[in-house]
Amino acid sequence: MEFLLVTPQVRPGVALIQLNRPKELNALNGQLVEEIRDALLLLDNDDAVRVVVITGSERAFAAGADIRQMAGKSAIDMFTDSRFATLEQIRRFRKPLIGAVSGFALGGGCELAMTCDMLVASETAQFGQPEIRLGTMPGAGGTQRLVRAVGKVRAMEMVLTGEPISAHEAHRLGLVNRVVPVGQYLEEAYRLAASIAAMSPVAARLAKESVNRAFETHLDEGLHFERKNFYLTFASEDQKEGMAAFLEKRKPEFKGR
Ligand code: CO8
Repeated sequence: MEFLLVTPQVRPGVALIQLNRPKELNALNGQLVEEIRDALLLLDNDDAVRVVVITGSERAFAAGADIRQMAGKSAIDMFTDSRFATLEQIRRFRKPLIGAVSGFALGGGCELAMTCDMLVASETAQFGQPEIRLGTMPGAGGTQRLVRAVGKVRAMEMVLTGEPISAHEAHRLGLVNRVVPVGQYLEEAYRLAASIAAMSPVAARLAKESVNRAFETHLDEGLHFERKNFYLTFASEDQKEGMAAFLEKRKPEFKGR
């Protein structure tokens, strides 16, 4: 992979994907987005990997879609741009995905961060949808996910002014799980990932699916979906092991079966 570094086991059961296009602040060109999709597909099918952390550099998680690549495009070029379908495949990653964000998370970079299930931010992180300053608007979920994450009026302000918000404000608004000093954001993301990797991967996958469903459906259907997944965990060895371990006062050993 040209623009990605992938480390399968940064902690037991935890893989790391690092965007590596530093000169362009990890601007998301078509190839980089495809490489992220390909890496996630491999990791999704690797039983030794239970949780994935995705990060950029200290200076930039990702400064948006590649403006150089987009500038002269027509509406139909954008309509047929495969990046949107590729992002859709990224969204369908089945295991817990944790974003470790430092520096710029702007435009498509902010949208990629919001595709993650949880976010750990460094104090230097900033989140924004500056597309309006380029005469366009968010196109990869920004107007939808931001509203759900921070509420309508803050989302509206970010999208209409292009002004980014700081890591602390993002935390206050519920966009990120935690903010730590810049020297610690990766370590903190690994710690969070490792704690989830110790759980049953079957239960984690079903739980992730169910939480995501809350965004996509009304309450009645969401509750029904959750209940079905809850029943399904009782078909797993992990559920038997987890409950037996509790009753026997020992640590469970989850096998993902
Ligand atoms: N695309 C291409 N190149 C970029 C981008 C970008 N988004 N961001 C930064 N770069 C390049 C710069 O051109 C510069 O290259 P060079 O050294 O060759 O001139 C290099 O990265 C370093 O950038 P700066 O010199 O500008 O660094 P500063 O520290 O002065 O500023 C900023 C950093 C504030 C991040 C600034 O670079 C900036 O404003 N970047 C653009 C941010 C932006 O507008 N992002 C939104 C893009 S549009 C978008 O994301 C729409 C998404 C639609 C769907 C996406 C599908 C994947």
